[in-house]
Amino acid sequence: MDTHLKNTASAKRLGNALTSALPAAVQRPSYDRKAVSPGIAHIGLGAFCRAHLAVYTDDVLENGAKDWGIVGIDTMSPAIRDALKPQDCLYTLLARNDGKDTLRVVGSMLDVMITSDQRREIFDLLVDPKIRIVTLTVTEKGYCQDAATGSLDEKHPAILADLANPTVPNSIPGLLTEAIRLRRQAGQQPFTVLVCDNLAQNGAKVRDIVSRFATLRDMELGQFIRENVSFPCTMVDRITPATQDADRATVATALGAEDAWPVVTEPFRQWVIEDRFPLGRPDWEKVGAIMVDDVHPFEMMKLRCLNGAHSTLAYLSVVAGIETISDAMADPDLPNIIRKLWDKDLIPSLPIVPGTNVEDYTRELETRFQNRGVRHLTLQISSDGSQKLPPRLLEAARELYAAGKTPDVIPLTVAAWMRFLSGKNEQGQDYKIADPHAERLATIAANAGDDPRLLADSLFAIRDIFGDDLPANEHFRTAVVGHLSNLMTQGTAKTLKTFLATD
Ligand code: CS2
Repeated sequence: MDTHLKNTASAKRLGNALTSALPAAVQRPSYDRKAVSPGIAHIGLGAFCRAHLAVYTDDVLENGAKDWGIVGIDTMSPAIRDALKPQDCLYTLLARNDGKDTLRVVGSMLDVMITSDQRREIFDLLVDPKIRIVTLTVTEKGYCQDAATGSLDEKHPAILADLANPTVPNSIPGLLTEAIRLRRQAGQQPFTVLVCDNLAQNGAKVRDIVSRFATLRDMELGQFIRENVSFPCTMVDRITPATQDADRATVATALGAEDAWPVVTEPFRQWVIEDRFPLGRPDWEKVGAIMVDDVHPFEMMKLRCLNGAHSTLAYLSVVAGIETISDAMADPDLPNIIRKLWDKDLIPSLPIVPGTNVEDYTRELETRFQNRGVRHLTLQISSDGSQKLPPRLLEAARELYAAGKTPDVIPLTVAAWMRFLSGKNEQGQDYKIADPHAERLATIAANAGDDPRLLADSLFAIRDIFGDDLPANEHFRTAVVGHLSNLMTQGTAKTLKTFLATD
């Protein structure tokens, strides 16, 4: 049964047969989907990829390409397959901008497969020479990395399981390694691996992770991957919250038909890609993507300024009981906190970003964050802090110290994350902490009670978040403990006011 459909069973359902009957304002594929063959296998079917790379690719298909359709693969649950297959893998993208909505039915996803019961079919697909690119959006934790160093976490349970049973992998490094091995065995050139997650140097990092996993499995295979598989780096950007039931209802009304899993997003989108695709690629640059030799400056700007500000707003807001990013931007102090974060800590940490004024970029971020049409929950962004803080903010703090400067707001964000781990906001309401280390973090928070120093010390001891250097840095440690103590005793509002008043 399809649990995502809330309205009557007799309602019309989105699908190929219905596209011509959709209201005129709804954009839909004008190309013949049946004439399109797959060229991309995409792993990780959260909302983001369906608002981003699938849309760029839909635009390429609109321009006449025929061999760059996408087959989606999900490793988590059959829910997305159950939602999309009955509607011919079509879905609606609702782009919202403070009351101005545009709707588009996206046609680039041709099929959806799930690893739990279609492993064989998935490997057949990945070996097929038609598939020339494997794209990924599996979130930071999906790569089984040690977050502080970005290298493979060799003790990760999923990695140990896949090393013990490498032909039936469940982890992303295990899956990619086995697919590349099978492809090589079949005499096919390796596909390009395009990582579309928010990691610093995402392609290079995932190449190191996958080739390390492969080396542990078979030295020669590891070397083959390192030398022969292209992992271009990318910067991806589009704010895309998880779909809510209210969004399904809005879309159903606008379409006059049910869509079990639409995606809501902002109008803005950006994609910067290193142009290293040995087996070719769609003409993404003709539909707005920027192809470059070096993504690094763009990626640092986005990861730090957008995602770092998001995390800062998220931890402070969850603790303060503020539900969405646009509500946080209406707070008297939070916008000034991220302005200070950008001006004092992040902009000075960035290299020159070609063709971009970073100051203007942060002004645009303020407008994007204020968009009330996109209900981006602060609790959603607060997830996986152990994975997100290192690339978004801790790396910048390290660089500032190395340059003889001191971070100003980053220690406050870290303190807010530590306070957040209590699982209770300032109104006394409980919330859930989603993190691969959730259990360990909750135990530490419970044991530390209301002792800020003990809490900070116990969390600083987690090396795969903080490394060895930051906990040993007296300035960093003292600043974090000071903010944490204020947050715990005075609350967020007073802490922020005092912090902003002292310059
Ligand atoms: C957010 C990102 O959830 C989060 O951690 O910071 O998903 C953010 O919305 C995207 O990276 C925007 O491109």
